Amino acid sequence: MTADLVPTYCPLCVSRCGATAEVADGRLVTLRPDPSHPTGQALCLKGKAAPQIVDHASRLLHPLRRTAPKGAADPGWERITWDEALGTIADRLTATAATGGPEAVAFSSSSPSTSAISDSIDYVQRLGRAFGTPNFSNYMELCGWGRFFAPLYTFGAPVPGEYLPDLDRAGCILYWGYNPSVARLAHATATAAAVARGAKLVFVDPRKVGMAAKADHWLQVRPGTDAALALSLIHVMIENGWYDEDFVRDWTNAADVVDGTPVWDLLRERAASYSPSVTELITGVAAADIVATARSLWESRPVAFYTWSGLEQHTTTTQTMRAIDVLYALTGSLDLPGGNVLFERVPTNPVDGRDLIAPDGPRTVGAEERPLGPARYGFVTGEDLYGAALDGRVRALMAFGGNPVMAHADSARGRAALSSLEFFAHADLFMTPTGELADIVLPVASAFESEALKVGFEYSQEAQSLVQLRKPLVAPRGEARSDLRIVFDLATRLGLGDRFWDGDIDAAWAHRLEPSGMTLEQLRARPEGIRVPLTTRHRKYADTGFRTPSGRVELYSATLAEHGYDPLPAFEEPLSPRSRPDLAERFPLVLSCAKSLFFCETQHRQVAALRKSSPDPQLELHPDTAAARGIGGGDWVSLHTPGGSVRARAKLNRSLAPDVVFAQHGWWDACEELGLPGYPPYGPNSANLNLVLRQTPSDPISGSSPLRAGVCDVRPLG
Ligand SMILES: Nc1nc2c(c(=O)[nH]1)N[C@H]1C(S)=C(S)[C@@H](COP(=O)(O)OP(=O)(O)OC[C@H]3O[C@@H](n4cnc5c(=O)[nH]c(N)nc54)[C@H](O)[C@@H]3O)O[C@H]1N2
Ligand SMILES: Nc1nc2c(c(=O)[nH]1)N[C@H]1C(S)=C(S)[C@@H](COP(=O)(O)OP(=O)(O)OC[C@H]3O[C@@H](n4cnc5c(=O)[nH]c(N)nc54)[C@H](O)[C@@H]3O)O[C@H]1N2
Ligand code: SF4
Ligand SMILES: [Mo]
Repeated sequence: MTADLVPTYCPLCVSRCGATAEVADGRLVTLRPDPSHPTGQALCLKGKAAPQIVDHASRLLHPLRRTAPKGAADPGWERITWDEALGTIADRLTATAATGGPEAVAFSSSSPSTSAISDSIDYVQRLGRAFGTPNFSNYMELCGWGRFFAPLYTFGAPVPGEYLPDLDRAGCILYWGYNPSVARLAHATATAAAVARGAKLVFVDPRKVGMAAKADHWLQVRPGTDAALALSLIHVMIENGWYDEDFVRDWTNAADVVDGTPVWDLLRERAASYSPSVTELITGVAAADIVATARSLWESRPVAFYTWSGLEQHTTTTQTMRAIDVLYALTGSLDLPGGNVLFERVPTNPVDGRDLIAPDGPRTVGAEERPLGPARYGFVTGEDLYGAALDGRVRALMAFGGNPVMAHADSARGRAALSSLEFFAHADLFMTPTGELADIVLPVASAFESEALKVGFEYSQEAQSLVQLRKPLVAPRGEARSDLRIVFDLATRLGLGDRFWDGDIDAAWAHRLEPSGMTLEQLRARPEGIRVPLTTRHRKYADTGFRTPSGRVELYSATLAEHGYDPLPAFEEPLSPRSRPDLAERFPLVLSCAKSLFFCETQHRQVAALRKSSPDPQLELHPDTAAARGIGGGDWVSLHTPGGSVRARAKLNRSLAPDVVFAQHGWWDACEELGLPGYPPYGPNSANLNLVLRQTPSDPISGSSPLRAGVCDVRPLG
């Protein structure tokens, strides 16, 4: 047996780690890190388990059609041909559009941060836009709003979503509600190197996880109170003169006058309500730590920062991001070496079909309720998708991956919404609680069975300069087809072939690459990728200004004011025992959650190599909190929220605050190889956290759901 070594990258999550694949006899044997790749320093267990994912016994291998009515215990799946599957989908989507307009059809996908849909998401969006619908749903409000769109109201640019932390040169790294040691290995390895060379690290997290133990400042914030903490840091920085006066004067709207008062004074006054001692009582972070952190941010700048789920999934996400973005503006680090930098990109043609949207066409669902939210940019929130399905504004859905009934809060509402659609087609690698509700299920080839074009690997200028055409490593199993193949074939059947290069994926890639001067032949000959020499330009705003209405960084946002929102960064107590004393007796604990190191979101519980490291749904709580309830480590417990109860296994964690509990979402699948059970998505024995979380009250600006600050109690299961 001779093994081939193929340069590749793991596309299973946002990290996209550079790798070498070993392939023998048509099988993927293993993936190893490829340190010559800019993201190839390490692979996590999920990447190493890639062969088990590809070869898993429960992969979907054929297109399926439901024969039993929705709600039946068994959908009565019947195998059909691709021809019939694609023909039916095209007919049904066309029929819905004929009576309800194209906007009655929605397209959706998994988040590109948790799956290889990143290979094809531009073309999925293009398909929706070519079809004429403004409705696309992919968890933007839970996964991307805080990093990409909320910052537009401060910077006019996605900071830190696109202006990425320049870790190699940072003086100080600020991670806020972000744990790259679990979530993004390539950031974790670069951060470890930065800390080793002396960069300071500020880590804001209710848990002592990841690099918290190595941090110069670990701020153990109470879940959902981050805006108060940010405002307090702003206060300390302003009062001590620890801010970049030139940047504030020249590049923010500090000097603008609103109702007779300069913006700077308004901000100062707002921040002054959050003195360190007051803020200690709100957030649990010691006043002295707040002052010391503000000093470090100032004295060790440039500051590079990143934030993610810890701040995304709240009723207060947009204002919290406003507060942190304003704080970041005070450091003056934006687009400086070692700050958050928009690295140069390899020039390409856009292919996501933005140019195909009719300007006077129908508006995205949610645009009326939240005109400044994701709908403004073409994204439908989970709450709005379900609402529109239930009231008939959306009547058909074509989904490329995603497991919304498990991944969005209020799973029962999700089931009702998806079941009420007149037509639902779902493309996935595995059957899931969401796929169970579809009329047609399409088997998708795994990323390791598919070719994909990736332009830029983010992290650094070096990484952004790399273009790689990932080779298919093995043949697709069964009749599975890549998402791209499905999108292009469906487009052709929908009569949209002229927008899809007549179904020719190579032609689409060639079009995308045209401005780069690179060809597919060159890339196919160099599977390790081709590096384009690019030089970072800094302080680009000095040439162009900021893309805000005022052309400057908006400490005060007139746009928010016009829509009735607070124009200054604001803190509001989230759903908690403090804000709801009426609930405090029954639900005295604060509930948040975090990703698992071993699985992506609701996936991978069926993979033995991963499940053996984390066999059961886990609930972290302080030993004293557990003892007071007669709970020991490893005991099965029930987690109670106002939405119901689910089960999990207690894990004692002395570094948590005694009134804070952390749960995990995504538990449903069994692992037959290890004899470990699955759990029903709904009902009494469920372990599905999102069954007992709610989508409301959502963030009034973005519609994000409160997944990370709620109230609960924990009891022994008996
Ligand atoms: N292993 C693994 N990697 C993944 C994923 C996965 O499921 N597993 N998912 C991918 C996806 S889709 C995403 S979005 C990213 C997310 O990446 P991260 O944002 O890093 O994900 P988490 O670890 O869930 O959340 C980060 C931290 O937020 C903290 N946190 C919780 N509540 C609060 C709060 O109120 N305030 C603050 N300041 N912090 C809080 C948690 O303790 C956690 O340590 O990871 C991606 N990578
Ligand atoms: N309570 C709670 N809920 C959360 C979160 C949380 O932290 N706490 N995190 C939220 C976040 S940040 C996100 S991004 C969402 C994630 O929600 P989803 O995007 O739904 O992510 P997954 O649960 O990973 O499910 C991905 C689905 O897509 C399939 N899939 C994987 N790869 C591919 C592919 O290449 N093509 C296709 N067609 N399908 C594929 C998988 O088999 C799986 O069924 O969950 C959100 N929900
Ligand atoms: S962190 Fe793990 S799953 Fe994510 S890309 Fe890297 S190896 Fe793959
Ligand atoms: Mo995400």
